[in-house]
Amino acid sequence: MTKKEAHKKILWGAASAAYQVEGATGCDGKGKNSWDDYYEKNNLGYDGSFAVDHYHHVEEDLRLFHEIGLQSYRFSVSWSRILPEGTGKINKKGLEFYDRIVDTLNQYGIEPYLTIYHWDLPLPLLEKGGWLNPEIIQEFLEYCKILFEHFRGRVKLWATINEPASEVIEGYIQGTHPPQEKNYTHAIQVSHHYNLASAKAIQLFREMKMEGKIGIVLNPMPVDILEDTEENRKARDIAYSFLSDWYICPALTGHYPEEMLKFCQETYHAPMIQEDEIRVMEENIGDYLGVNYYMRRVVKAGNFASDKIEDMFSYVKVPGGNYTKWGWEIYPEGVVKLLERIYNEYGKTEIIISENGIGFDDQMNEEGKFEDYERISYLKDHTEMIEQICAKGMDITGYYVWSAIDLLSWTNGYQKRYGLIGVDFETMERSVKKSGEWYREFIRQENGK
Ligand code: GCO
Repeated sequence: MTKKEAHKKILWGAASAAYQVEGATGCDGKGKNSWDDYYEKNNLGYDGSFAVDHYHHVEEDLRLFHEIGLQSYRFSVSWSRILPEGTGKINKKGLEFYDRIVDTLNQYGIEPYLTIYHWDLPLPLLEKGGWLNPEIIQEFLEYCKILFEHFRGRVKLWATINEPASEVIEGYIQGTHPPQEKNYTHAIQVSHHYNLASAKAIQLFREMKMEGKIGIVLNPMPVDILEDTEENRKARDIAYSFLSDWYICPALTGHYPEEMLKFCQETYHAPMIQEDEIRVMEENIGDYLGVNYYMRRVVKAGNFASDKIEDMFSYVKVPGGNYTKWGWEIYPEGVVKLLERIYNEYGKTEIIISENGIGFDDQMNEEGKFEDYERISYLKDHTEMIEQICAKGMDITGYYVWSAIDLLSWTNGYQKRYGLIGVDFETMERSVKKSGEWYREFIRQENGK
């Protein structure tokens, strides 16, 4: 296959997540979830009750996605819209909302890519222990089964769980996402429940003979050091294992990386793994691996004697490095390094770049237009890397810009914009940004249309 042909196999799309776009939190029978609760408890000055009101602008938004030429749209379903109590009674109105999305996308010829779980957990489930309570796995499967049955044949691209690492680290170690804990034992146990739940969802997908592909979406990061010393190398290896390989390894083999597993079990007595769970994970590897790529990490040695993994390394700012206002390094080469490492360690595997994009505070000009040239240059540089990856023979089948439309950043509110489509947060008016126009042209060229 030539480089061009390999590149053509890619579906060029864009992504979002239910809670970050939909709003309409109390509408049409939707139940409360973990994030509603989080914003009620933490007075951040924003919450998800409006987001960008996609719930009430869905036709317009999908039309705009068509207008900018997306070949695929990745979105997530809100569990508490479908099952307001988390389990049990189905809310038909919730399913109808996603019917509109799926059917309209199919009419436009835009491939729907459905993420089952993107962080918003029904509150009744959180109240009984959330992802720490092993019962969550059965509850998650009940929810998956409803979606599989309902969207059979209409949705062919599925993601089980989005970025478990973010939820584990921010939710259970740093305390910045719900349920705001700082507890390594819980964190590591929760990471196992996520991995197991994903594997069991994949198993169910296959048992139900669903048409299409399913996999987990991770946010692995390559990790570098500036000064090559033994201590720094050790810190780098710990950081990579903790941030990235702890999730990649089970997704691709069903096992945990050995050293990290040993350390966690000795230090945190977690994860507790029941007999048979590893076999289920081994037997249910996804059809592809979803990779959300935003940045690399650069670290130096920390305190190796600490019992907290995050103390063993510390983050370093690269002199002369290119950073966003939120301190995220712009480093396109990182995606090549990361995927090469995954290929070297685990062999050939199908990859979907399920998110890639840049958050910054782009401003509307006087005509209400977003001239986001920085985003265009970010996307140019990263899609160029995707070309390089394909040329190296790696199997990339999708690339999704984060995000399709401006949305609510979980902990940066409305300050940080990501969209190809801009939203005036006062009026909720939409407009295609310069980057949206650029992407349309890029996709057209890629496909020789
Ligand atoms: C933010 C985050 C998100 C994530 C996404 C992960 O600012 O809220 O960057 O937008 O990228 O939810 O899947």
